[in-house]
Amino acid sequence: MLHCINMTLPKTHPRYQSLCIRERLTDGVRTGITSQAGLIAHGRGEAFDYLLGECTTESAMRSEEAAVAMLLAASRPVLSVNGNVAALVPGEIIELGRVLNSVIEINLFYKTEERVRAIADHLRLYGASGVRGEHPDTVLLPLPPDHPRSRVCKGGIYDADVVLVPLEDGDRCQALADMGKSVIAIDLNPLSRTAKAATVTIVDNVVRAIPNMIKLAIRMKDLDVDLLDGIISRYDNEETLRAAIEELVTRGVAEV
Ligand code: PTJ
Repeated sequence: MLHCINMTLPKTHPRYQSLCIRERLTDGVRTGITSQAGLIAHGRGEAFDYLLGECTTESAMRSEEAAVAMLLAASRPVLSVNGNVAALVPGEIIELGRVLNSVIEINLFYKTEERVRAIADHLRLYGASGVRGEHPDTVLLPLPPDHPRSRVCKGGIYDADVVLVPLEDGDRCQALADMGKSVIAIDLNPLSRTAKAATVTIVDNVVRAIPNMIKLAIRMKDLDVDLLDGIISRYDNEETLRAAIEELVTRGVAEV
């Protein structure tokens, strides 16, 4: 549950949580963390979340379990952070990185040095150390090398075997998959190119998905690698996306 920072809104307001999320993002834009396009991306996500009933569905829970199994079984797991993630779940993404023993890399679509620095400082305020992305030193091979969004870090995303990309753009998700990485996307839109290109797609709001993943990671971190592999091999992303669309439609129709 997120709480509002500045807004004097009673917690009993029926849209309290949703308004707090908006406040975090507008505050993120004000402090130079979130891009203006991040607000538009949020609006799209919010519409899907509304149809999903603003809760973690059964299929999302299955994806979250498979994602955690994959990150725990990985040799070089990396969590990618953008301006929306930094504004919404800064402490939680650091905590997930700590439990999973995973590298955190700031990787932006609308990249400017100022925003990367602002996000790195913001994450440090929440206790992060060793965050990558301030000095990206190589490029993702399948993307045009002249575009700033292609720049990533050696020892970070470039060398990762499993990458978590919350709210990612379709091209970059595809580029990571083309490089042979397992890609875990968090995207409320089950029809997006990102959702289709990822190895595991979590159709859930990042404000619920990351805390769920922390709990799962704590519970699963001592599991034998065979058990983790079993969870991963039983998971089918196409089937899970179909279930997510069904949940969305059923719930949306029930509301009419
Ligand atoms: O900070 P930057 O510069 O890296 O930019 C980040 C954004 C998100 C602006 C950028 O990656 C972008 O433009 O993303 P897209 O292509 O608009 O995709 C964002 C996807 O995330 C959409 O499919 C939304 O439905 C979904 N989404 C939005 N808010 C959430 C979400 N998914 C999960 N949780 C959310 N809170």
